[in-house]
Amino acid sequence: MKIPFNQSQLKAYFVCGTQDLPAGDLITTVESAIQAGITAFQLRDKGPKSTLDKTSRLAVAGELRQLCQEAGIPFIVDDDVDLALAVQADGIHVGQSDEQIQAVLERVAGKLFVGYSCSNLAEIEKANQIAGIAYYGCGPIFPTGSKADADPVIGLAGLTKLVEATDRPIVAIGGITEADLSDVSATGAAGSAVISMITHSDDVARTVKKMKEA
Ligand code: TZP
Ligand code: MG
Repeated sequence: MKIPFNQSQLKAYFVCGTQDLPAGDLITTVESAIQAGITAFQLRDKGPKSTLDKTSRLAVAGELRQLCQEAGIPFIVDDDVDLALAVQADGIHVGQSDEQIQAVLERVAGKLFVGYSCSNLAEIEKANQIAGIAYYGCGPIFPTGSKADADPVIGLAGLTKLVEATDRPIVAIGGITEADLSDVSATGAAGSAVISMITHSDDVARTVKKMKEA
């Protein structure tokens, strides 16, 4: 059973891959985050620091897909349509430099919902013309150590401008800490997508609770 997109799923959105966990196990980390109440999970496993090859990534994705399904939260795959389709994910997340958004929308129509990264007004205005995008991921809001090729920081003011430029729900990403959650929420963003806030948390239950209360 697929979990249909709902914007409340963007509230406490956890993004992770093996490259984000130099000493940790991805499955265990996602289990703890699910236990703590995350509202969505995105598998973003890529780059030279990933510890998975294609075959093991498929196996891990299948396990994570199952865990999310049991918890009733959407399982979203970053930037890998073949993997997302192979494990029957709920969603696919696409960046500006990934496979063309139009081609992705056509390939996954009726199967996966689509999230799209937009980091400036021009990108969001162009994306607004394209039918079928479920949500936008916008950022980085603050400097981040989790993405080497991140776009320039847009800040809370930049995020506010993007929220005002679209009727689609926006999840904010990049450098967000627990102390920023209420400011992010005040922009009108539907939620925050985070890596290190959860992977570096000393109390994942408290962190996720704060995300959901923001
Ligand atoms: N896209 C824009 S910033 C970012 C991604 C994947 C990294 C977010 O990680 P963190 O640790 O929450 O800053
Ligand atoms: Mg990407």
